[in-house]
Formats: sequence, structure tokens, C-alpha cells
Amino acid sequence: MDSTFRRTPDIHLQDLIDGLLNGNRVFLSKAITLVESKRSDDRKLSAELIDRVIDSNEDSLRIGITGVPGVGKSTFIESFGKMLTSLGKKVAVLSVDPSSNRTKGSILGDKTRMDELSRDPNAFIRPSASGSSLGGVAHSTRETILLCEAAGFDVIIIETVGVGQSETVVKDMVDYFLLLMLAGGGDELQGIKRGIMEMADHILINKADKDNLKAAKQAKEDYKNAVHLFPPNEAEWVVPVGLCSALEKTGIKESWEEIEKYVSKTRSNGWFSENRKRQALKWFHERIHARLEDDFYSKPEIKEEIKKREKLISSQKISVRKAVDELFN
Ligand SMILES: Nc1nc2c(ncn2[C@@H]2O[C@H](COP(=O)(O)OP(=O)(O)OP(=O)(O)O)[C@@H](O)[C@H]2O)c(=O)[nH]1
Ligand SMILES: [Mg+2]
Repeated sequence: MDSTFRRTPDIHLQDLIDGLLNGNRVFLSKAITLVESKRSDDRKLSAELIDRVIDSNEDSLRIGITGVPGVGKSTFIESFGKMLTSLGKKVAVLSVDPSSNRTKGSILGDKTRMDELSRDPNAFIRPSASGSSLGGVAHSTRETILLCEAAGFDVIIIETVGVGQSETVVKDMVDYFLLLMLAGGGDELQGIKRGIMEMADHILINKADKDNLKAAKQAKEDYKNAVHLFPPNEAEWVVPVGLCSALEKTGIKESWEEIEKYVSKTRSNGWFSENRKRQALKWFHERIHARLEDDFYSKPEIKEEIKKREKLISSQKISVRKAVDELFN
């Protein structure tokens, strides 16, 4: 972030907000960099910024997309995103990644896979925030969603690699959670846990093309049967199972039609706003926990006291209970 933002915050913050609300993507990028910053003066500005844009998201739609590495998430987002911009929508693409899993190669790969979308004036693609913890990345991604919405983006897509905890984190920040799968091999082989399938609002079997089409059709039937056995969800939504080819751009429009059905159903049965409300409350409590932890561990005297007690615990000279009690006294 340019340092003049810090020196005269009030004037520049207003410029930033104006630019953001006008949909200016340079200002959007700057605003995102600001909320990702860990500097304490930036934090104050970010808090003010977020506060000013908090209520501009009534009509937006937040879609999470997950699936094992290589399933075709980025390719799908390219085709799906282009289809949406052709309908006049403004699309923002963010990603949540446990950063250590992300190689330079796959980020470069994304640039080519989302080539058309990245050049589309109605699309905005922002690579994942680099953060030390998943919780920290999740927090800044949530604020980034708010900023994108303030800048007039109506569909926010969040890609996550389906390898573990990041799915739960993304599920908690989106209205709709789409799971991309591959035919053949069964769930175990794909490394997709049953729990993740149960989180999905939509299962889409990708690469349903060429020699793979027959297997994809079979997989569709199998997953349809599996979905029937899942516990009913609070949205009262029957999870659709579909086929698509992100590469050949088939099944893309159909998947959007399913999403529209979901939105209209959950907006009328109240789940859409109930879910957002619950997500916001969960986020609030997560931040309280994170803040308490940060404040506690960042005290220099605590660090020393912890070290001392680690030694005592290792040599069984003190109980964990007593060590903790002492630290809090
Ligand atoms: N045949 C076929 N290939 C596809 C399709 N979608 C993606 N691919 C190919 O699969 C490979 C992986 O695609 P990506 O879009 O990078 O997959 P990803 O899920 O984003 O991968 P990560 O970001 O590494 O987790 C690429 O070589 C794509 O060209 C499809 O619908 N059909
Ligand atoms: Mg990808």
C-alpha cells in the first residue's frame, strides 16, 4: 500500500471508498491490500473502510467451488465466469488455499486457465491472500468479499483446493457450495471425504467429454443414489447431481440454472438470509478467539513464562492444569 495512505488517512480513505463504490478496480485492489495488511495503522483504516461498506451486499451471490487438485476448478471458473459475464453479471474470483500447497506453477497455470476471464472488463480475479494461518486467510477473504460487493460485483466465486480444512472455511463464507468431481475411482480414491460431499449444495461431475462421457454418466447415477442417503439439509434443498465439461463448455449454463433455483427457493423460505446471519455470528466468535489468542501470545513476558513451564511440564515437575493457572494469574 502506498505510504501516503497512512500519512493522511482521512482524506485518502474517503478517496478509496469513493473509488471502490464507483467500481474502480485499482481502488478495489488497494482496498484489498489494505484489509490484508497486518500493520496496526492499516488495521484501523481497514476497520473504518469495512464499516463504511458493510451494507452494500443485499443482492450478491457467493459461490464456493471445491474439488481435488486437477479436477478442473480453474477451467470451470473460466467457462462459468464467462457465461455469467455474457449475461451481464460482474464476477469476482477469489481463492482460499492453505498456502503451502500452492506452487508457483499452479498459480501461473491459473493465469492461462483463466485467460479470457482475466481480460474480461466485468471480471476481477484476485489470487489468494498469503497468510500464515488458514484462519487469517479466511478472515481477509471474508472482508475481500465485502469489498468486491461494494464495488458492484454480483457473483463472488471462491475457489478452494479440496484437500482438507479449507472446504469448511469456505463453506462458512458462501451461499452456495459446489463440489466438482471426476468419474471413476469412487469417493475414497478421489480423496473427497464423505463430510465434504454432505456439505455440497451441488455435485458436478467434470470432464464429462470424449472417452470419459460414459463413465461420467455412470458416476452421475451413483452420486444421485448417494445423495438420497444424506441427511436432509436446512435449506430444504435436494442436491442436484450434474455433468459438465469445463473444457468443452457443456453443462455450464445448466449448472447456473440450478443455482438460480436454489437462490429463489432459499430467498423465499428464509434460509438465504438466515445462513448469512449465522455465518456472520460464527465469524464474530472466531475473531474473538483469534484476538484473545494473539493478545495473549504476543506479550513478551508471557513468552518467557511459557518457556519455563514447558520445561517443567516435560520433566513432569508441574501439571498442565497448574501451569495454565499460573499463566493466567
Ligand atoms: N478433458 C477435460 N479436461 C479438463 C476439463 N476441465 C479441466 N481439464 C483439464 O484438467 C487439468 C486441470 O485443470 P485445472 O482447471 O487447473 O484444475 P484445478 O482443479 O483448478 O487444479 P488446482 O488448482 O491445481 O487444484 C488441465 O489440464 C485442464 O485442461 C474438462 O472438462 N475436460
Ligand atoms: Mg485451480
